[in-house]
Amino acid sequence: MLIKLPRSSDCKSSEITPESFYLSRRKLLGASLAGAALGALPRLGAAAEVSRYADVEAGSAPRWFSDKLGATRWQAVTVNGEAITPFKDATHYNNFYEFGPDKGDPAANAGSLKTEPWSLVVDGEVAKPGRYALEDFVKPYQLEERIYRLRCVEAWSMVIPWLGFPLAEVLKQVEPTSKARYIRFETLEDPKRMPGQRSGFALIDWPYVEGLRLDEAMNPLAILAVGMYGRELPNQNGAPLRLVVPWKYGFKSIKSIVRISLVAEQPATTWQGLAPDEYGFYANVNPTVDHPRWTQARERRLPSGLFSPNVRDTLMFNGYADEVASLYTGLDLRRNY
Ligand SMILES: Nc1nc2c(c(=O)[nH]1)N[C@H]1C(S)=C(S)[C@@H](COP(=O)(O)O)O[C@H]1N2
Ligand SMILES: [Mo]
Repeated sequence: MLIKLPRSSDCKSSEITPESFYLSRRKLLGASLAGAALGALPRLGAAAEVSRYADVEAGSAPRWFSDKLGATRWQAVTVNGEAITPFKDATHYNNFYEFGPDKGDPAANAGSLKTEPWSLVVDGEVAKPGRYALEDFVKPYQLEERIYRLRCVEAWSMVIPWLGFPLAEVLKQVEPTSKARYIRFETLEDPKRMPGQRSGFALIDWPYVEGLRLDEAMNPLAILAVGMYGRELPNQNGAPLRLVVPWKYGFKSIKSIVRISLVAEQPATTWQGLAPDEYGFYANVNPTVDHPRWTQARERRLPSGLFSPNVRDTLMFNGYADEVASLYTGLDLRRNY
């Protein structure tokens, strides 16, 4: 599937969202991580594959990942005429509050995350619940490269080449029961290795939780990612397994998943619970529904700097309307933001 897009021209720099606006999202979370001891080193590469992308820092891929990479379908989905965000930006400008509130904190601190071994539970309204070692969980699936836009609710965006497989294929395997109407995801809870989960940062009720309606989860664009830029996921991007839902604001794309549950009721999710007037359950990218404190009509496409802010118009459903708009017929998107 090739997703074609009109090129949207850049806007004036006066129209950009000042960072100070969304920094208040951080204030909402309380104090910064005052002096937390963050001794861990970033995970730097031993030997690794040669990446298809420039300037990609080598990782140390687990065996199961290297084994799967050979059969990957490259560029199964792409965007036309939009540059892929440099690896450096995609891995050093992150939101992963478990590792701290600042954009550089995940890169600095996520080295402490231990991703091997990793186990994952699938439970709730499914005919085939289970607890899996990650390598067993991913075994049935062929990796595909999906080059997607990622649009954060804070009005910045990137283009990232993910490696993953459709969530719909997982659902086929585990067989949701007739009672399953939503899917709920949970991130690892490990205050020892996740400094953001310790003291002074108490507003988030850990673990981080996200969810989708079952029909959204079945949409072919929704994937579980295990890699990006031709390599395994760096810790700060949600290793070893994360969700990617490209038509929704970035906070829906939950990282470092340990539990997937099929449920009957709409799950209580992290950002909606924190500030329900600002962050909804749906969180579909929508340039016509502003955040109470800033416009969602435009975004800064990274890399973005003072002299080239690289601002562009935000597209309905982040440019994926043809694929997903039909999921929302009859739903008032102004109320269900
Ligand atoms: N567990 C967890 N998942 C998370 C977050 C988080 O803080 N914790 N931040 C979200 C937000 S706000 C965004 S924009 C994306 C950022 O993904 P990236 O850092 O890989 O670009 O991750 C999302 N997933
Ligand atoms: Mo975000």
